[in-house]
Amino acid sequence: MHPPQSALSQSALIVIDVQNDFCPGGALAVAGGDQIVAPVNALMGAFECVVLTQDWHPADHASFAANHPGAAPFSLTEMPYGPQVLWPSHCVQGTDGAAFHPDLRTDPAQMILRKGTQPQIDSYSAFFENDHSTPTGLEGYLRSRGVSALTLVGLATDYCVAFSALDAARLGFAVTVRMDLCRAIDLDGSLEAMVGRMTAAGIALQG
Ligand code: VGL
Ligand code: ZN
Repeated sequence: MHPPQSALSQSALIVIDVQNDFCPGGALAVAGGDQIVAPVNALMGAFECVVLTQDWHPADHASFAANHPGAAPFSLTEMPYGPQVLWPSHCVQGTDGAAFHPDLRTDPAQMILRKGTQPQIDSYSAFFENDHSTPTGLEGYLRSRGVSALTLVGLATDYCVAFSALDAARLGFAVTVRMDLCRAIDLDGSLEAMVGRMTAAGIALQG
C-alpha cells in the first residue's frame, strides 16, 4: 500500500509531553512549561497530522531515583544502554501528573503515543527507547501516513524534544523544532549541548 498522492509530503506536528508533571507544580516541573500550551493549541490547525506524546511510566520505573536506594534525584547512574539521569518520580501511569495539561487541546490529535512504559528502560525519544534501537512504532505510523516533515514542540527542550528531533533527523524526516514553543530542564549545560547536537544534525531551530 502506498499513501495516496494527495497525502505525500504531509507535515506533522509532534507535541511532546505537555503533561502536568512537567508544568509548574508538577513532580519534574519545567520552568514556564505551561506558557507553551495556548500557542501550541493555536498551531494545531496548521497541520494535517497532529501527534501527542505522553511520558507514561510504571511506578517501579528504573529512571526514578526513588527506585535506587540512596540515590539523589538528578544524579547519574549507568544502565545497560548507557548513562541515565535518575529523575524524581514523574508521569506515573494513570496519575494526575501523567495527564495532559488541562488546557491542552487533545481533540485535534489523531494519535497519542505513550512511551517509557517498560520498567527497565527509559524513553526520551518518541521514536526509540533509550537503547536507541527499540522502536515505539511512531516512524511507521508517520511514514504510512505519507508524512515527511515534522515540527516538534513541547517539554522538555533538552530531553524528550531533543532526543525525538535527533532520531527523526536520523530517520530522514525534515525536522523543525519551534524553540519558542519548548521549555528546558537545563541540567548541567544540557540545553546548550543538545542545541549543538540538533544544529549539527541539520535540524532547523526556529523561534
Ligand atoms: C522527560 C526527563 C524524564 C521529558 C521525560 O519529557 O523531557 N525528561 N522523562
Ligand atoms: Zn520520564
